[in-house]
Amino acid sequence: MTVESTAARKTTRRSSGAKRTGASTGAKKTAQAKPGEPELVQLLTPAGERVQHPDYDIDLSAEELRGLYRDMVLTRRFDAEATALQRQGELGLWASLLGQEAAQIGSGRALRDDDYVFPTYREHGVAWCRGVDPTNLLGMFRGVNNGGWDPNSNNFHLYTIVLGSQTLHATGYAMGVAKDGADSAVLAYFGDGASSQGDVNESFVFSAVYNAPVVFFCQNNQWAISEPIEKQTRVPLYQRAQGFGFPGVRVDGNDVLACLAVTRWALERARRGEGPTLIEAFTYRMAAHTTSDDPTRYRRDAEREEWEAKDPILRLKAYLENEGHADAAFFEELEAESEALGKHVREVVRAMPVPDHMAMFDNVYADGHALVDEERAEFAAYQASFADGEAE
Ligand SMILES: Cc1ncc(C[n+]2csc(CCOP(=O)(O)OP(=O)(O)O)c2C)c(N)n1
Ligand SMILES: [Mg+2]
Repeated sequence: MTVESTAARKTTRRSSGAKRTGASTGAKKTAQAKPGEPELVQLLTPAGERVQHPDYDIDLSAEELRGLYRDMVLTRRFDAEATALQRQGELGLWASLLGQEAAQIGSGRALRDDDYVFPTYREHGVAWCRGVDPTNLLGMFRGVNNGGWDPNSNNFHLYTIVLGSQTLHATGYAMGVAKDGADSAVLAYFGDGASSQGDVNESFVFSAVYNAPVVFFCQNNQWAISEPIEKQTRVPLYQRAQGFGFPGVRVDGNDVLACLAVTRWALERARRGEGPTLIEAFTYRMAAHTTSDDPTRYRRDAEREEWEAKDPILRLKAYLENEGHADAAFFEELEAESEALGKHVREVVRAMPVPDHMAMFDNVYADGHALVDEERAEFAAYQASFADGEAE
């Protein structure tokens, strides 16, 4: 990641809104999806062959490629450990990102440190790229904190479960960035299901009209719990951007190189004052929606198997091996690092202290609120009604 010096950034002031070229609605190449055959930007095929794209190419060193692979492997390992921890009763819930590693690592590694991210509840790979301690992600899922990290330490907002609301926050934040004359960009994540929310569509309107430096990254993982993508839209999602007046691009969401290239391009556009972009990362949710969900009730095994053949990690592994960019020692070391990460996460989670239950009322409002005070008193009385003074 390249980070310009603050001094250099400050001299790069945004052009005024009037001068910005936000009216342009075309991506570099206008992709028109054919029925049943969506056109998407791809740089690495499922078999791990490198292919060229006329508009969105990228040139990475062997070290950078290994770095992307490492990110994806460790993220998957962390995610598997979290799922296991939930199954053993150590977490209340977990939302797995299995299958979406390339979409998250590719887009996450396109960011500069001064950019700001607004995630949903599934962006564990992006959190990893931002340097958020993975064990912090688990506190909320264990129910021992209300978020787990300071958003401003890593420019990574707290996980947001109210679908789509973070796209409005991202748009407002991006408008503020523009007013400050900074050239940072904002990356807002959401899902295919959330694309139907009013909040997402309102944020498209605002960001387009105010030419906000925001990139909307939709991980179309084909499902919104049990609702398939066909119930969300009659057109490929990326094409919706055109109606709002900004470019939309569909990228192979299981291709980390393509996700990195397209997100970099969109973030640079935002920095230049050219306004928002919608990226639709076409991917697949390999796991259940959350650990509370049973996808065998509503989708076919064959569908999952089809997507297994497009696994984002296996395709980069094949490429690294075929090109001689990584040797056996690299893969062995990474395996050991993955195991160590899993062990570390497990130990930290199990040692997390049980918080004072009353603390949940403390940060609802900065200055307190009569209704919260009332609820606090009611809850204290409820706790006191138990023989040992506290409910389990
Ligand atoms: C406003 C709102 N409505 C409903 C829900 C319940 N809910 C949680 S996740 C989810 C599905 C979201 O699907 P999608 O946006 O595709 O994201 P994914 O979970 O697939 O990553 C729903 C309906 C919610 N959290 N917020
Ligand atoms: Mg979805």
